[in-house]
Amino acid sequence: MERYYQEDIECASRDKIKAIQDEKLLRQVKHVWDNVPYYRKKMEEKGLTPEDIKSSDDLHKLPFLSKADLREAYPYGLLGVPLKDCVRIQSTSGTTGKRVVAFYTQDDLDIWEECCARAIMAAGGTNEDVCQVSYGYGLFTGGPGLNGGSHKVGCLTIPTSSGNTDRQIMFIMDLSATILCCTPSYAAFIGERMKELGYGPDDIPLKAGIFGAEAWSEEMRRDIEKTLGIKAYDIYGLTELSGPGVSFECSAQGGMHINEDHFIAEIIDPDTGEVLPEGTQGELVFTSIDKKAFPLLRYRTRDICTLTREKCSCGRTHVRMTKPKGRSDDMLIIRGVNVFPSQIETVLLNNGYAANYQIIVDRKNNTDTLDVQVEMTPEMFTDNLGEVEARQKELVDGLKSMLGIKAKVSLVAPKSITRSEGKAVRVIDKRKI
Ligand code: DLL
Repeated sequence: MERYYQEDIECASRDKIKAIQDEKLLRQVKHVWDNVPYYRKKMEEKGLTPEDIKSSDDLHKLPFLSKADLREAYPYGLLGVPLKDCVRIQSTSGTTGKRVVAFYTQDDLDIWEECCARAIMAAGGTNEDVCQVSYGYGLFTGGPGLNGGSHKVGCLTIPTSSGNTDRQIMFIMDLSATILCCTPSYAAFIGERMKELGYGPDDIPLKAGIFGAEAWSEEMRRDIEKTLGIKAYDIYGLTELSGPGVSFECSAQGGMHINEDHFIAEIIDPDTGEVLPEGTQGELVFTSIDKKAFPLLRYRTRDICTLTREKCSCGRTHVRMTKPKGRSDDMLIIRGVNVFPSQIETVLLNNGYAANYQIIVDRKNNTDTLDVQVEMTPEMFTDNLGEVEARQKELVDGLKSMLGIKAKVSLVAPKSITRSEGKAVRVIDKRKI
């Protein structure tokens, strides 16, 4: 049986959703015009006033915001309310430049937590469940977001945060956790450790996992589902828009429903900025129509995916996005060819490896090099050189047919690649260092 947190809105007719978006967008444009001089100036530069936006059909007229704007306006330049009305900040890790600092009013937090509650119920959660939140707590949005959602559903919440894997497993087993929330790479690590400790899928009380914050392949999903004996649901979001729960998967596992009563999604051509028709792959752009403290209009996420409004078997009517392949800024250009780490992951997992790998890109004699280091599983591990070489060749061929370019593959011993407790670091691009 499909469960909903807010059925009336999650399953509303398309007409009703459009009417909500129209009304909220007009209100939000006025709010930003009146309270965010940074964005008002951008509108003025385009010769726009709030009166030019009559419905969501006019959204495309508004200027974009990008990460560069967030940096320029840091820390208070995009704030939509007086600081005294804000009750929280969250922030990104800031690996690529200045941190993003996002602000929240109490209403903004409530809406965010409701979005996470929708995701938990879509994964089958009820107030009978025990939900272990193993995303990091603190400035990262994963822990606080799912924690709030879990409370709203009424689950018994175990706020372990990330790390200390044996303690994670102790709580799962001793308190019979039924839902696990963490990054997919950490879920794989927990699964690996549970296997080592002798727990099979039938011994583990978990029934569902809510995994996101990084790109992961379908193959990795199947691996985690098998090891932990669960159904694994994807969840997406970004700090700039609130955090996890901008979109989430339902029982159909066929794309993530975007909470369209709070966010309007568009797909654009990343080069020209032109809005693309439904079903076309491009860069995802979001307009938050409810957030008051940090109200971003037409924010360019850099995430590449497609949207579909085809009917979903779960009964939800909100538009679905495909798993992002990764950010356009994660995309590697190697000898002129576009390569996403997730494509490499697919080849590895299809050949029986686990998602323990690292991609090293360098430039030697003016030519890009691609070196993929992959851990052998304990079952494959051997010192028979011929066997190792044959396996390496198999992967080189698989990668060649997936990517169209030749990679060097090095098989390494089990456990030699560092495990991740949060977002995994898959790529080392020495060309940029
Ligand atoms: O990662 C929020 C989050 C926490 C989402 C927990 C899901 C679960 P940021 O640290 O700001 O926020 O990173 C946002 O991570 O633009 C995507 O590139 C990537 N991302 C997030 N979820 C997914 C996903 C959180 N399910 C950036 N699949 C986004 C692929 C994802 N990429």
